[in-house]
Amino acid sequence: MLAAPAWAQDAQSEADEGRALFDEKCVVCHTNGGGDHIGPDLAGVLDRRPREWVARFILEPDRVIAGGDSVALELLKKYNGIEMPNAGLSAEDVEEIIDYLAGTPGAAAQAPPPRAREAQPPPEMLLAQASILYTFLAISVIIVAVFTFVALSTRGPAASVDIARAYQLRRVLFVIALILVASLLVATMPQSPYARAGTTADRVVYVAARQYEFVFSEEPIVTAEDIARSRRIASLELAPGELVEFRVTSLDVTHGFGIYGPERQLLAQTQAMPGYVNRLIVRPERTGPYLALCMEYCAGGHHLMSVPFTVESATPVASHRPTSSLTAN
Ligand code: HEC
Ligand SMILES: [Cu+2]
Repeated sequence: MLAAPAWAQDAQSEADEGRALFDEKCVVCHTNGGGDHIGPDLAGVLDRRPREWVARFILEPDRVIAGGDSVALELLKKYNGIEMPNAGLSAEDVEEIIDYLAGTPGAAAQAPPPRAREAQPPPEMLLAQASILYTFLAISVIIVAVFTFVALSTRGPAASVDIARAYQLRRVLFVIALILVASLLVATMPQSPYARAGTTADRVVYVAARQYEFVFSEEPIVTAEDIARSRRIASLELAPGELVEFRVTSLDVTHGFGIYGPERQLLAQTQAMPGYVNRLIVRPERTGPYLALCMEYCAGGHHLMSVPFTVESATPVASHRPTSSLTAN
C-alpha cells in the first residue's frame, strides 16, 4: 500500500467507501455475488443495465418507480412488490457504490449470504403472561358451561319466572363486576411501565422509522438526507436501569416502534408518525439483547423492520456518558 501511487490509493479508497456504504445501507436486501435476497443480486448489474440507469435508480428508486419506468416496474413485480426505499444518498455516494459494484464482480461470492439470523427457540412465557392465559381459559370454560346449562335447562317454556328477582340479581352482579374492575385498575396502574409526565430522562435517543428500518441517532432526523449527516448510532447500547427517552418519528408512512426485551416480550411501544415526534420513556432493567420491531403493517417489507440493540451492565449508569463511547457515523 505504501508504494502505491496516489491515484491508485484514491481509487482504492473510493471503492472502500462504496463498500462501507453498501454494507451499511444495502446488505439488508442485496448481496454482491451471494445470490438474490429481498432484492436482486447486484453482482454484474452493470452488465445488464446502463450505468446511468443504475445510478438514477440507486439515487431515487421511489421516483423512478413512480415515474413508471418499465424496467423498474418489472423488477418490482418480480420482487413481490417490495419497493426499494430511497436511502437519501448523495450523487457521490452513489458513484462510490457503483465503483465498488463495478470493481469487484462477485467479490462477495465466497461470503455467506448476509443476515442469516440464527433460529431462536420460541420464547418462554413469563409467569404473569402464563397466569393471564390460564385465568382466561378457566373463565372461558365456566362461560361455556353456564351457557350449555342454560340452553339445556330451558328447552321447554318455564312455568313461572320471577322477573323482579332476576333483575335484582343482575344489578348485584353488575355492581360486583364494577368494583372488581375498578380495584384491579387502581391496584395495577402504578406498575404500568410508562414514565410520569414531566420526567427527565438520563438519555435521549432519536429514532427515525422508514421503510424498512429504524435509525438511531444522537440528534433529530427530519429528512432522509439528515441520516447521512447526523451522528447515527450504529449499534445502540443502553445501561440497565437508565431512564431512556426515545423520540420517535417517521420519514415516510406510519410505523409502530415496539421494544422487545431479552425474553422477547413486548415492553413498550409507540407510533412512529411522519410529521410528529412521540416520546417513549422506558427504563430497561434486564441486560441482554433487545429488539425494536415495527408494530404496524407498513408495506411489503414490514417484516424487515427489526433492529437489535443491547442493554449492557458494562456501561456505567451515568447520565453523562461521553459520546465517544458510542459508535457514531
Ligand atoms: C429494503 C430493501 C432494499 C434496500 C435497503 C435496498 N434495495 Fe435495491 N432493490 C430492492 C428491491 C426489492 C429491488 C427490485 C426493484 C424493486 O422492487 O423496487 C431493488 C433493486 C435494485 C437495483 C436494480 C437491480 C437490477 O437488477 O436492475 C439496484 C441497482 C439496487 N437495488 C441497488 C441498491 C443499493 C446500491 C442499495 C443501497 C444503497 C439498495 N439497493 C438498497 C430492495 C432494496
Ligand atoms: Cu411496519
